[in-house]
Amino acid sequence: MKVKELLEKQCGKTVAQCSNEELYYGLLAVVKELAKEKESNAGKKKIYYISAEFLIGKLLSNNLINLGIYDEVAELFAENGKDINLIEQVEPEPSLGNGGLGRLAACFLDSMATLGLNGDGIGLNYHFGLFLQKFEDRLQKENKNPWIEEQSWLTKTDVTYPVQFGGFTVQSRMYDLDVTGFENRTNKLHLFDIETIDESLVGDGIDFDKEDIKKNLTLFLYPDDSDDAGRLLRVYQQYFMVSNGARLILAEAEAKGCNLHDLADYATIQINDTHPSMVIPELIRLLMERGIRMDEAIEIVSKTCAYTNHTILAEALEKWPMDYLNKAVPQLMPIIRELDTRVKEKFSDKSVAIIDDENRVHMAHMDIHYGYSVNGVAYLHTEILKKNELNNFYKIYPEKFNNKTNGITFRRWLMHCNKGLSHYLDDTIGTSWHKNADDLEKLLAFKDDDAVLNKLLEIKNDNKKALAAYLKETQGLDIDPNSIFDIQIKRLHEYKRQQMNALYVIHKYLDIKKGNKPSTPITVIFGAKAAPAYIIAKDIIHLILCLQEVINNDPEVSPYLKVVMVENYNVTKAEKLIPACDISEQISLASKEASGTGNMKFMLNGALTLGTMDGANVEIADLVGEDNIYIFGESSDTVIEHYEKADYVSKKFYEEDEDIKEAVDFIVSDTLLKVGHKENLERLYNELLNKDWFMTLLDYKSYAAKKEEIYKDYEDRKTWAKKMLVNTAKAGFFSSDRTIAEYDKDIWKLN
Ligand code: 26V
Repeated sequence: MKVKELLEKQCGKTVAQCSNEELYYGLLAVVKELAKEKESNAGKKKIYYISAEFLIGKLLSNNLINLGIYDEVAELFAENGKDINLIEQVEPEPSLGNGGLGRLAACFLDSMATLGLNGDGIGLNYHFGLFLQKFEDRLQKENKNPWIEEQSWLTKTDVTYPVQFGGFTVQSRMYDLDVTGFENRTNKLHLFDIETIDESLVGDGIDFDKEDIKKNLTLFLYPDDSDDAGRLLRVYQQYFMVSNGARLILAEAEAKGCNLHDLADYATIQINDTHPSMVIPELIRLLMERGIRMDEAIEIVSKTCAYTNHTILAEALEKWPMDYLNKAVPQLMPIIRELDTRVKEKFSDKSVAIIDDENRVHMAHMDIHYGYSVNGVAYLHTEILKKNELNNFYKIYPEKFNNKTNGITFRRWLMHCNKGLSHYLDDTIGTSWHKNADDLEKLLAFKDDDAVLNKLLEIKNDNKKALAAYLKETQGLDIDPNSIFDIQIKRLHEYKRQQMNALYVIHKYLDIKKGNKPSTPITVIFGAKAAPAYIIAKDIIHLILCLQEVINNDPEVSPYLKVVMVENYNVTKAEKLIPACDISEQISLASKEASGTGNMKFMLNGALTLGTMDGANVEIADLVGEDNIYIFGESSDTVIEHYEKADYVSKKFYEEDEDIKEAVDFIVSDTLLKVGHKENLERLYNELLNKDWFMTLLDYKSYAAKKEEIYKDYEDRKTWAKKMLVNTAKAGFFSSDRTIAEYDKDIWKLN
């Protein structure tokens, strides 16, 4: 049956008679039916990607593209006076992740299904995704962010398990989401929930009773980490996720004839950061419950689990106090203690112990000792893990360490979000790049073709107009589509250095005031959420919102410079911002950004990177060559040395440079204090002057110089268009299909 008939049957009326809501819910049901036809359990061994986050974003269009019916549906709607874009708007966005780590997991599921791999995701069914960000009084306010509706992409299954915590038990329930592969099989994302969840614990904000685990366990993604109750809830969540996951894995393996001694032939578990690390002791416990001796249980699990590290930031590496674990999951403690004892018997080096002298359990250490693979997420990151952060482990287990440079799915991050460019590529180089991303290189043959270069500029301009219209509609902002769109969108964190970008905006503002007008107007766009308890991050948002107010309302400056802080930055907004970008800001302090994936999305869509030699920027630079990227700042080696010697003093940079002093002082100037809060602005000013842990002022001058260079280069549109072309053409390496093929070849070995 054609989609039209299926849809009209589902809705009980013709497409023309349906409202947008009816069409959305009708399509949702039809897509579920079509996805079901492609379900497969083929393959003896299965990869289970366990992750506390899957930032899947809206699913309708992605599923339509992957099922190969997007164009058919769009045409059908157009013929009946409907707009598919408006129908997409009906869908609430599931924000089940904080940022890159969760989005990566979603891209990986897409690629696993696209490559036809037997692989499912395992996670939690948070009722409220990452908070909804509102700006009030130029401050971030957090609101709850629901996404589950009566009819949704979730399918309730009959899989339930009793999960035991210290002192009480909860009953779980598994919900499934279809993961449609691009013209391939359908896999599953299994999200576990509790039967006794109580959404009424939450008001409009994001505060709730953190003690009542039976009612709150799966209410929120990453409850606020700032207090003990929140951290303890996170332990409960993590155990709940892995205990369900481990039982599902054992049940599925047994159903295929596994005798559990040979579990590693049936299952491989990728542990996405340390949030699912308790799967190791839990699986050991479950195997022992089924009669396997501890020695062998440890051996089986060690052949089954592989760990991915996503950060070197010490504060992000989980270390759970034993008190927490004793309270929440007492049944795991004897096993964790035994795992630690075995390590201590073998290695006297305290830095590789699982339980430290302060009775904290280092989750990553457990993963490395008792997993068979440890990978970083970009070349530089893996090198830093080997040479620095995890060097003591690397010396013990060199064979476990490997790199898997991150990737992104081109279905969502080009075919869906940038239809103009995607179709033009199809017309120019054919469609083989859909399946084989390296074929984007065919575009290089058109590097000197004026018609192609002009067309790339035209497509970019159309996307900029669309973004300008969207920002007008959603936030009432007026921006000029003919200005340079200079964009930094990512979580707000000091190491990502949005504050450095803001300092340059201040500099530019003051410079224009002095009469130095840029030839082409500049629009600097930010989008970022700050963790609710991360005070300085919120102060940086406040600064940017104050700059937006002052600059955009200054008639002398606003024709040349505008600042935009996009409210509630999420996947849906990223899909609108990325295709419209000219300059991609990837300005983290070298060594701190493990990979970045936004950098890849921008590059693919023809933006030029302004960045440090950090994370995957290093590989982007390698691929496009120095003429097609703008690199500045100190190297990771130098930065690491500064930390080792503790010799970075921000105040020196402030005192010795007029430009820096002028920009930093402006934060507490009368002009800003008129629109902002003294407390926030002064705190940020003092932080930059007296601490500046992520060395903003160290790189500021070279950043400012590169900005001038990139703005100047933008004047020569033809040369710029060539650089755009090279960036798109060379982005094939960053397809998550390539990343997943490498995981399979080196770690999972499914076939
Ligand atoms: C977590 C936390 C937790 C609380 C304290 C502050 C803090 C800071 C950073 C993090 C990051 C956790 C891990 C993570 O999200 N890593 C990101 O993973 C992406 C996918 O591999 C990668 O592209 C990003 O560079 C990396 O930051």
